Amino acid sequence: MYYSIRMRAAQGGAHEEGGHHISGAERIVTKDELEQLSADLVHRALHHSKGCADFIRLTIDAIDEATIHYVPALAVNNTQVCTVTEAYTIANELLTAHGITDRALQQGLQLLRSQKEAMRGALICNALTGERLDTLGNRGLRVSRMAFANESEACQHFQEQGHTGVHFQEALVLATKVLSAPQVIGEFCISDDPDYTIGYVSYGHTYHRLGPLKELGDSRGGRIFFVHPETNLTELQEYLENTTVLVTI
Ligand code: PML
Ligand code: MG
Repeated sequence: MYYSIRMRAAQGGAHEEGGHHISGAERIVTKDELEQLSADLVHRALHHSKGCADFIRLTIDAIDEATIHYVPALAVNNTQVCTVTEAYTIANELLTAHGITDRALQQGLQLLRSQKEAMRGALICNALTGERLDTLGNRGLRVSRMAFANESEACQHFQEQGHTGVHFQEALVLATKVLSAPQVIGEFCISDDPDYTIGYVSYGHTYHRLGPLKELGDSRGGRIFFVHPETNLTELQEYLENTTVLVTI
């Protein structure tokens, strides 16, 4: 039996009451792992670089194994440069070579930067025009119900390629699920953690780590999913939020 466990934490009250987002994470685990992981996620909410949460919501529910989709992990690439400007130039080259227009990228980034409060979820933008397609406001679309099929094996595999850390591991799982949706062409992600300057772009079958995408101490981040202009948003949202995906290596 598998369980989905999700944590979201905020400061100044619950997210829906205007609290400031501190942290969110999730896993899919067996019954034996559930207690320890619950404690780990609470610890994370209480000891985060963005502050100590005063609202923590843990949600746990069992998953029907017959409904699980298995998706192979994206291939990982890595480019670290000296300046934020250089990293943006590379992000632009990669995404525009893979079906996202420069106009869409600029518009998406402009939308992301103009949000008053860090978004918990992602902006959905038209890959040709950059127009925002979702109507989810500051919440954005929150991808959920995903994990590595075998976490220790996957972490070992990527560690051997030089890729470590919980930011990387969680982001690779999320990006793999996102790109497995046929409507999605690519993604741009900047971490919202002030002490984490590496982000990524993903496209095709690749997760491309890039840094620095911002200066240290900056907690403005977020995600943009670039989609086909004809995307059925209800279907996309249903898949990304509710279908369980286990990522294999
Ligand atoms: C986040 O903070 O949620 C995004 C993390 C991006 C990780 C990038 C990487 O290290 O590969
Ligand atoms: Mg974060």
